[in-house]
Amino acid sequence: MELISPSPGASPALHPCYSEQAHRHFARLHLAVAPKCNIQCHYCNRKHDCANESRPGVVSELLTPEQAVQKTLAVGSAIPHLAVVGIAGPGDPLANPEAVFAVFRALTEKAPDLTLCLSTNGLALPDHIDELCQHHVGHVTITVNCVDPDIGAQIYPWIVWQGRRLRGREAAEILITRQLQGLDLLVARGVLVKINSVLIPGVNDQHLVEVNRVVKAKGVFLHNIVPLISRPEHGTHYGKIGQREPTDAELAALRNVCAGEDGETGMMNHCQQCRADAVGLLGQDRGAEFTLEKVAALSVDWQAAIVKRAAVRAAVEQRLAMQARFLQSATRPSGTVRRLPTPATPTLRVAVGSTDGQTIDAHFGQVREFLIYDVSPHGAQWVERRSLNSRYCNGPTTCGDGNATLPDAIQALQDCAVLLCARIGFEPWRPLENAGIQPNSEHAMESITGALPAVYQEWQKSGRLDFTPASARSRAQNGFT
Ligand code: CLF
Ligand code: SF4
Repeated sequence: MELISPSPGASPALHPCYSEQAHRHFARLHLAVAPKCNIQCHYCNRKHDCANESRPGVVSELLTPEQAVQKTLAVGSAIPHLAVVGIAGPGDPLANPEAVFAVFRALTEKAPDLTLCLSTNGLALPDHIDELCQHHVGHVTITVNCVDPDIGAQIYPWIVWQGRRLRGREAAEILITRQLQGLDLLVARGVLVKINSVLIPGVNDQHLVEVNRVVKAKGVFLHNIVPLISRPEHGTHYGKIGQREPTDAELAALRNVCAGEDGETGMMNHCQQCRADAVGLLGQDRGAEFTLEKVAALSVDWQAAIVKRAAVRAAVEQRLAMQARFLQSATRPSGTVRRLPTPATPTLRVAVGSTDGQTIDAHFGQVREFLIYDVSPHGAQWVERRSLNSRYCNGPTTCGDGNATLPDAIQALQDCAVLLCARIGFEPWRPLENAGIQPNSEHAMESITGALPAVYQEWQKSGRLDFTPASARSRAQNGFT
C-alpha cells in the first residue's frame, strides 16, 4: 500500500475546525477576498454589510489582497491564539484565484506559522491542486451535497463551465465529477480534506448517508453535515419557496448514522456555520474590532507577533500535556489492591486573565477572554477559553459601558470561585465578590502554572476549602465541583 506523506501545511491539532479540542484554544480568521462564484446554490444569497446576519456568504467588508494581509497581521498580533487563516468566500475562492493566491503568497512570508485553509464548491479545484500544495494549504473543505446528479439538479440551478452556463442534470454531473476528482487529487497529496454537506430535508436527507460512504472511502479527514439555513428574509431561492430547515433531531440522527455503530470518528459536530469574514474562536465573531478603518490605525510588529503566537502555542501544548497527565493519573488502574474510598477533594474553579496564556498579565477591564482552570491537590486542569461579549472597559482610563457589560462578565464566570488578573478596579470588584467570584490581583505578572497551586493553598489555609464531601456539594454552585 502506498504511503502518503502529509502535506507540510497539515496540522489538525492546531485547527479549530479539524480538532474538537483545538477549537477551545485556537482562533481562525476568515478573509473575504473572493466575491465571485462559478455556480449557484439554491440556499445561497451573498450579502455585504450585514453585521447581524451570521451565516456563510455574508460579509461586512470585501478586502483586496493587500488589505487582507494587513488584516491578518493585525489580528495575528492582537489575538495570539490565532492559528488558522481561511478563505471561504463570500463567493468561491477558486473562482477568484488571483486574489486568493496573492494572499497565500504574502502570508507564507509574513505569517509562516499560520495554517492556511480554503473552502470551495470544488468546480475549479482540479485546476489548482499544484498551486494549493505550493502554498502549503494543508486543509481544504469541499462542499459536496450529493453524488447523484438528479439530486444535484434540485440544489444547483446552474454552473458556469468553460465559459458556458449549464443547467439541470448536466451541470450537476460536471460539478460532482470535478468535486470527487479534486478530492482524490488532494488526498493523494496528503492534504486534509473536509467535506461539508448541507442537509436539505426532502432533497438530500436520505442521500447524505451515501455521500458519507463515498467520501469516507476516498479518505476524507472529516465529514461535516450542517443544517440548511433557509429564511424568507435571506432572499435565497429556498427561503422564498419555503423550503424548511431540518430539526435538531433530524440532524443528530443523520450524524449518528454516518458516525457508524462503533461510534467511529470522522464526523464534525462543532461547526458554527461561520460568516465569510469571521474572526476569533469558533462561535465568536470579533470582526467589528478589525474593520479596515481600525486595522489601518493599528501599528503592528508582525515579527514580534510570530514569537508571541509561538509562546501561546507552547503554553497550550504544555497545558494539554499537563491535563493528559492529570487524566492518566486519575484513571490509572489500581491493580488488585482494593482501596478505601478517599474523601472527595473540592476543585477550585479559577478564571485567569492572560494575553499570552502563560502570565497573569491582563487587566480585568481589557479582557475579552478568560482561561478557565479547575485546581485541586492533583494539579491544575485547563477547562476552556471562555469569552465575554464585550470588554468591561473600552479605553485606557475610562470604563465606557462597563456597568452594562459587568453582568455579562458575571454571567460568564458564574461557576468560578476566583478571578485572577493583573489589575481590577474597585467598581467591578464588589459586584463580582457579591456574586461569589473573588477577584485577586496579588499574583499579577506571575506565571499561571505557579500561581494556581499557590491560590489553592491560600484558600485551603484560610479555611475556605473544606474537604468534607457535604461541603463540596454545597459549594458546587459557587465554583467548587
Ligand atoms: Fe474557515 Fe472552514 Fe477553514 Fe474552518 S470554518 S475555511 S475549515 S477555518 Fe469551520 Fe466555520 Fe464550520 Fe467552516 S466552523 S463554517 S467548518
Ligand atoms: Fe454561494 Fe458557495 Fe454556492 Fe457559490 S458555492 S452559490 S458562494 S454557497
